[in-house]
Amino acid sequence: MRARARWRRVLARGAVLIGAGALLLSAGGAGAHAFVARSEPRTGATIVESPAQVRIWFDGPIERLYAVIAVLDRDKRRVDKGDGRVSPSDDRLLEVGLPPLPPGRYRVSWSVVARDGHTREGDFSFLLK
Ligand SMILES: [Cu+2]
Repeated sequence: MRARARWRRVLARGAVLIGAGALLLSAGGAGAHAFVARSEPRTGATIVESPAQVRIWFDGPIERLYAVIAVLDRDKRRVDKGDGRVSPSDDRLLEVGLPPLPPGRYRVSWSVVARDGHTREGDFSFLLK
């Protein structure tokens, strides 16, 4: 009887330790954040044709509800179509439509929340000649 009680205590302690270990692993685990894998147009690109959209691919899934993307002109006026969203067919792709744009420098601002709950934001520009 006594031995069984001791076992139960040992098992309970083990479960706590395993739980703590799992927490540490998930908190420090790599690959849960969302980093930009690539974009179109690329960061700093000079392009000659007005792109139909801006697309940013992340290295992991991003939350649909919290993804934001905006394209601004030099005067910080918003030029995108306001339809920014995570692609319905690819939860790593953030995209927004653009109308035909006049030549100029444009800045893309984005903010996303990764599956681990971490917010990441960034911006880049491209030049349309
Ligand atoms: Cu993270």
